Amino acid sequence: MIDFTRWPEDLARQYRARGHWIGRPLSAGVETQASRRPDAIALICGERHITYAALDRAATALAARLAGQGLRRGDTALVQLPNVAEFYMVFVALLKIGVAPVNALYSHKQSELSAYAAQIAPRLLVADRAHPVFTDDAISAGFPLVLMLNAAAGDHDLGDWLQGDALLPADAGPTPADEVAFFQLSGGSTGTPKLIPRTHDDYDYSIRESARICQVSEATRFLCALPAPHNFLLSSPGALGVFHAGGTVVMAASPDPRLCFDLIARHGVTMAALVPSAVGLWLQAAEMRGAPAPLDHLLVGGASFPEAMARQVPARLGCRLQQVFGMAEGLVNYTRLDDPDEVIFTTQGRPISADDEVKIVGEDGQPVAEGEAGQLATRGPYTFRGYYRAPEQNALAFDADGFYYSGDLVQRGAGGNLRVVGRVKDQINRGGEKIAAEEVEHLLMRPPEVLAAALVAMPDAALGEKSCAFIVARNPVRGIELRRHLMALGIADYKLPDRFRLIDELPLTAVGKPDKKLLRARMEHADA
Ligand code: J2J
Repeated sequence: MIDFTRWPEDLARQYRARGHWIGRPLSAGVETQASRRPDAIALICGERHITYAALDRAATALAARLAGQGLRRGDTALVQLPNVAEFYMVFVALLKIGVAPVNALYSHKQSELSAYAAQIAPRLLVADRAHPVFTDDAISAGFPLVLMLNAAAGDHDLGDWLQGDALLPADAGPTPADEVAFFQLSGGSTGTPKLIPRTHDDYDYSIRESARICQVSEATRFLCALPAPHNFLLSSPGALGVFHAGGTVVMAASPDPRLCFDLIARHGVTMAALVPSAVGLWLQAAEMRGAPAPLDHLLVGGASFPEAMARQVPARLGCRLQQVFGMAEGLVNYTRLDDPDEVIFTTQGRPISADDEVKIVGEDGQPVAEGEAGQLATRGPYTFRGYYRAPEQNALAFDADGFYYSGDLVQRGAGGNLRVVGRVKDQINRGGEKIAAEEVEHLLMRPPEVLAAALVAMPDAALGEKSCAFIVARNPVRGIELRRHLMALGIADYKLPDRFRLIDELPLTAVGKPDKKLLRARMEHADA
């Protein structure tokens, strides 16, 4: 089995005794619907309407083929697919035979994919031939088995592997529910992208409770318009919450309102999940085209959501608002649908579970007075206990009692509702897409002429934040050259600095780290 940091036995016992951990594999959500309501529509993807029976059949066919190739419990896979139905077919297939995937974002490129592969040594790659990284075989050549969407001649065609009625061999099956089911991606703040082991037990609990809190039902038609593998779209309540409740997921390639408003009208979408920057676009579009009927419920999370924008949602988009403050590492907070307006518009909600423990800690490491801002620290029945094979990072991110420090600054108000007021982690939140400053800085410093680099957030009206790279170079170097250099290394476009600034030297803090506070202030002055 895959090694990971487990919950202490006493807490695990408690989570089971309270009915949080029920020993069920994550694939059971789809399987249950497939036997209970086989003809109900699980997925709408382009012109395809896919029933629960068809989704489960495709997943089983693929699982059987992969088992036939010798893939078994404890193996791993790297998956990179766009927002298409096949993403869920592959995910459920892998769960059925206990192969734990990393589901990379479609925006990821060589740099991220190889960093993930190096950590999990996958036996299988599932990817899209139409993705720029896979126009040649430079990356895929390293994998024992490769399945391609949009296959070229000579590829194993994913579509073929999803066909058939083969049954699973008797010795194939999911990993035990308290073992790793898959790896979630960390937004990160360090040099290499970190992986978050999620067990069936813990993830299934967060999904079941999210579906209940968000009132997902068989009648729900949920629009998936952000990257499908993202924790928000997978589990808060996400597609897995919708499958759990027997509703329908409608796939969208992007949150562009021109595309999404049509999908909402055409397929009777009732629920959607967006980052704040996309809500801005939807509000603008609604001014021209009217509210996107019959949308009834909008979840918003992933980045700071200005109160003024939140207040516009019900009237202008014609739907209820639910704020979500979550993280791939675990803890998810929701405003509840029956909360007073004040809570819904001005807070990011409260935890899913009475067993989510949240401490708000001051600079002295002690809990702050009630109502004051401090660092969020949490542990609970679906918050992980350690990044995968990252002891040094874990020593920094957890305290001795197993509380995870998310790097967010929060305040707790009446009723236990949290408000996110800032951040201490070295991360840029670019419209919900997280950039670990150190990761980009390391890549920027590869060319010998770059002596130092510091990536900092700059305010942006549309995205909330963009990134600015401050560079100290031996010879004058142009931003465009550095940008080309990063592109050649193959990082996701959203990590490319939006602006480059050459400076003579980096200002340092008392402990000798780049003084990013000062850099941010300088930028604001320069812009003024
Ligand atoms: C401010 N910052 C927020 C919010 C997340 C549901 C929803 C979102 C995520 C997610 C998720 C925020 N206001 N409402 O996993 O299940 C910032 C915080 C947090 C980080 C986590 C889910 N909602 N954030 O965004 O792992 O800084 O998860 O620590 O991508 O996003 O990022 P990520």
